[in-house]
This record gives sequence, structure tokens and C-alpha cells, in this order.
Amino acid sequence: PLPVPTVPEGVDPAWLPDEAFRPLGTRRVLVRGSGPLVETVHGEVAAACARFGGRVERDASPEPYDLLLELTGDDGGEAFTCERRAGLTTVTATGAPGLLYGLFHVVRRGPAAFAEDHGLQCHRPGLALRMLDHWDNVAVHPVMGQVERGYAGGSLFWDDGRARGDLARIRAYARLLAACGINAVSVNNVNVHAVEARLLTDRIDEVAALADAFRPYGVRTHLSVTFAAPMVLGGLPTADPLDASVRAWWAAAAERVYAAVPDFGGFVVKADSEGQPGPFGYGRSHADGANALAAALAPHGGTVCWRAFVYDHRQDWRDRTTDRARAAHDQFAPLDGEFADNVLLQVKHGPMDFQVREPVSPVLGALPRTRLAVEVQATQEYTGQQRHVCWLGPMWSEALRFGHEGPAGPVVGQRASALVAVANTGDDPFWTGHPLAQANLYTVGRLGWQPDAEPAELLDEWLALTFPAAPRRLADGLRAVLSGSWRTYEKYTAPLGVGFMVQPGHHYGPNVDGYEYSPWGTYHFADRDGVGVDRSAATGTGYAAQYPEPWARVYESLDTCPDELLLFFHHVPYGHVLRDGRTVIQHLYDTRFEGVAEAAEAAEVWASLAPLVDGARHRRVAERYEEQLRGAREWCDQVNSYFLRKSGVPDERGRRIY
Ligand code: BDP
Repeated sequence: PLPVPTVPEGVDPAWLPDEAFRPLGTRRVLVRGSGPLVETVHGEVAAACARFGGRVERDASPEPYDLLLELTGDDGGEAFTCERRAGLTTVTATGAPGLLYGLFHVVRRGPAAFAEDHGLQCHRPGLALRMLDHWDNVAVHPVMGQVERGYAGGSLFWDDGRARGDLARIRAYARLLAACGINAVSVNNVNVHAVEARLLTDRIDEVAALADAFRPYGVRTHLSVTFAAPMVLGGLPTADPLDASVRAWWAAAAERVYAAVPDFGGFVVKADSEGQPGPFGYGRSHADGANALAAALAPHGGTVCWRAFVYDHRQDWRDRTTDRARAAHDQFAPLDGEFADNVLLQVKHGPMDFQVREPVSPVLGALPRTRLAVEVQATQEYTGQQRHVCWLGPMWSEALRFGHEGPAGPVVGQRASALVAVANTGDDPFWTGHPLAQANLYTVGRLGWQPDAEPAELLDEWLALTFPAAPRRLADGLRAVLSGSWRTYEKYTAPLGVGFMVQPGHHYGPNVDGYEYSPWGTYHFADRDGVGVDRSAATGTGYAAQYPEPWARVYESLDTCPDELLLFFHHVPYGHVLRDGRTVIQHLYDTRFEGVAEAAEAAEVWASLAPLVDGARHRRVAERYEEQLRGAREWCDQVNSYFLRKSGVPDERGRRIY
């Protein structure tokens, strides 16, 4: 058996505390099959049994057993079946990764896995690729630091230019990821600077060491690469994707990568975006660009995750007809059918940039002949930077389910093939800075496995695993502070889908006009009469028409556009009446105050849980709640004052606005 990697001293076990293995570890278990991942499974069971008094046999057992974990093939698949009959729980898989996921399924179910009999259940991942993108810089970046948009300490992989070499922690990380269903990581920032670029070539051994640590838990390693690599690393005069020498360079580079990392996952590419080089520089399309890299990876079974986050970040803010929200659809929808089979088009879930409320990106329904990955941001760049509690499960679930539900089955849209999350982890002892932000990471993995899962059930799973001995009051308290936290955050920050209003640069805290007169394309257009962006086809930018019916019609009209997205799609007067009878301006005042009150209430619930939670964790969260409350009040004050001054309309409830 492979020894189980344990978290280093002082590091939180997150959703894999020893106690979570008690129901498994008290049983008689038979593990059948061979291969490296079976050794991992055997190791897990052996460790649990050694701790709790159970017994594990391998391949044959003279005595009866309670759990059979059996690999019956070698197809490499992730699916498994589970049944319980006459007191025996059986997990069967035809691929070794499936056995590993079956094991964690049993752990997740706890005592219930050994309770009532049930017939054969088949479990298979809804999305084949479930990946974390680490925006980790190898060298500390002068502005972005070690981890771009990282709120959990330093990088798990890199330290000021070098590999950290803390492979014990990375093994424990791999285990944590596998236990929630994640099967891939990309280990460097999508903004590839000079040092990071070299991971592809002369520093590939450092990547190989990481891949070795991830492999025992079925996690494949990917790299972000720069489109200009043939020039910056290969010394070629061009990076034109149709140039034969460029294509040969990529093929040779891939060859060397696979020599070092035989199960390498592939490349992640941010091209023609926010200053990164790309095919536009050579008059080529993004399909040309993606396909050149895909051709190099194809012989080895690798994938190109090509990001659709392509827009003009130097636009003229005075021009009301250009619309950043339109950009990805404008660029990519016409390319449907042109991408190679091993390209995944990686699309941010909303058309802008991970705001607390955005409509689902119309790109996600527009390329039926292209494989798509939905990208979400576990790192809470725009949702409180892991100083505020903001569990994003319900938001991601909405994005993954969008368009697939209707009385008669799927309505519009297409199933994605992958879920990619920008990682929220770092070398922090709690992994995610805010201990409760672990719930976001767990939820990402589980939603990737089961995109139509009920987020509330996933939250309960996370609670039960993380706090296996939790008394009812603790579980209820934790559920209370997490389940509504996204809507609470939305209430005290930017209203009705308008987005941004953050401090430029670091994006923490309010600055209503922070981006209003800059070239980034993120505007709210507030004036003395009204607020919001007209994205209708009739009078606005036409963005609403990028959706198929019925959504185009729903968003186009003020009468049918959901209130929560009103200011994303329409510019309305402050007196516009919402469905609940309140005016926009009154809603804005009310929800700011409500958001602060809800955050204060959550902080009190957390304070009341002190006797039930270990000291370090309780203190860490309590400190963050202080900052969250300060931040919520600041948001409330600034947004309310701003709109009182712009509109001149007083709060009808007479509350104090500065
Ligand atoms: C934005 C971040 C920036 C990222 C960019 C991206 O502010 O740091 O580089 O997204 O996704 O949200 O590439």
C-alpha cells in the first residue's frame, strides 16, 4: 500500500480529518486489483483500519468482509458502481481512477455507506475535466506578488523564483483535491512572464516533480504557456501559428514535455488578452492559434485549454457602443466547428469578469460543435478576497444549469465538457486563508463531478466531512453563516447586476467610479437621472441579442428582464419600479442596509459557536468577520452616499446616509 500523505504539522486537514474515516476504518475491507492507484486506495484503507481497528485484505480473504473495493479492468475510467446487499457494500470500477473516487464516495457517505441495502448505483463524472488553475507566479511579481489574486498566503509550488520543494504538502493537497473530485491542476499563472515561460522548456523538471506528487491521486498536471514561446524561448523570428518552423517548435517542445511528464495534461493559454500575445498579431484567428498548439499535443493525448477571455482592454470609455460583454461571443461564435478535437474553449461563466452577479455567458450556448470548459473563480477576487464569507456554490450551480432545464428538458445551451476554477489555495495553514472558503473549493470539485447537484447538499457534505463530530448546533450554525453568504455579499456591494464599483487594481473594497472613466470597459453610467448599461438590441449595445431565444427576448425587455440583472441589461431611471414594488433607488438603499445587518448577524452566529470550534480556526474566522463587517459598512456608506448625491432622492425610511 502507498502510505497516505499526511498534512504537515500545523496544517488543517480540511475535509479529510482522520475522524471522517472512522466508519470505513472500523470495517473488514477487501481491496482487489492492481496498479498504482489501487496502491493508493489500499494505503487509504490500511491507514484508516490501523487507526480505528478494522482490517484490510488484498485480493483474497478467508473471512467475510463488509466492504469490497474492486478494480475489474484497466480502461482508465473514472466511473464506479456501488451497491449494498446482505450486509456487504461493493464498489466496482473498470478504471483505477474510478476505484479511487469510489473510495472517497464511501468516506463521504460515512456510516450510511454501511447501513441500508440498496441496488446498483452508477456514478460517473458529469464533466470529464475538473481542473484548478493556479494563478501562481514562479517569481514574485512586482504588482501581483507570488500568486496573482491569491488570498491564501504564498504559492504551494513556487517561492521567489524557485520550486518550493515541499512535496509532502503537495501530496496532501493532491489527496484533498481527489477527495472532492478534481482531476487536474495547472501550476502557473495564465499571465506568463519570462520566468514562468521557461517551465515549458529548461525548467520542465520542476513541473515533473509536481506531477509525481499529484499522480498517486489521479490529478494530472497542466501548464500555462505563452503564445510567444517560439520566440521568447526558441529564438524564432515569429510565433505565427501557420508558420512551419513555429509548428515544428511546438511539436518538439511537447515531445520534451512528455518525455519528462508522460501523463502531462496539456496547455492553458491566455492569448490576445490584457497584453498577452496571440494570433491576432499575425492576422490569424483564435482557431488557428489553438489548433497549432493542439497539433503539437495531439500525438501525446494532451489538451489545449484556450481561454475565451479576449477583449479590448484599451477601449474608449466615451464610446457607448463598444461593449466588453459582447467581446467573447463576437470573437468566438463565428469560429464554431473550426477547433481541433483536443481544444477546449475555456469560457468565463459570465461575459465580464467574475462579478458577484452576471448573466451566464452567451458563449456557453453558441458553439455546439466546440468542446467547452466553464471557468469560475474560486479565488474570491471580486467576492471579498477571502476576508468576507462568500460561498459561491449557488452562483456556480446557476451557471452550470443555465439553459438545460425546462418543462420539456433542455431548452438552449450545450453541455460543457469541463469545469475549471481559478484556485483559492496557497501555503496558508487553512489552505484558503479564510477557513470557510474551503467550502468553495470543495464545491467546485463536486459540481464538476455532478453539475446538477443541489448546492445545499454539497454544503452539507462539506460540513459533515470537515466537522465529523459536529453537534447539531454547530452544523446548523455553519450552514446559517455559509448558505446565504453570497446573497448577503451581493446585497452590500454593487446592486442589481451592475458589477464592479471596486477599487481599481487590487479590486478590494468600494470605489463607485473607480473604473468609470478608464479604458477597461466596466461602466455603470450613473448620472442624476438613472443608472445601468443599455445592452438591449433596440437601443443599446445589442449584447442581449447574443442569446438564443427565449433568453434574448427575456433580457431585451424591461418587462421581463429579471430584476437581479436589471442594471446589467438596462439603463433605468431611479424611480423605475421593481417587481417587489420598490423603486430602484429605494431597493439600492434597502439592500445595502440589509446586507450589513445580515453580515453582522452571521458574525454573531459565528461568535456563539466559539465553544464548539477549535481555537485557531474560530479566531481566524472571527478576525475575518471583523474585517467583513468593516468592509460591508464601507460599501453601504459609499454606495448609498454616492446614489443619494447623484439622484437627490432621499431614503424613504429616513435612515442616515452620509
Ligand atoms: C481578471 C483578473 C486578472 C486576470 C484576468 C484573467 O483581475 O488578474 O489575469 O482576470 O482571467 O479578473 O486572465
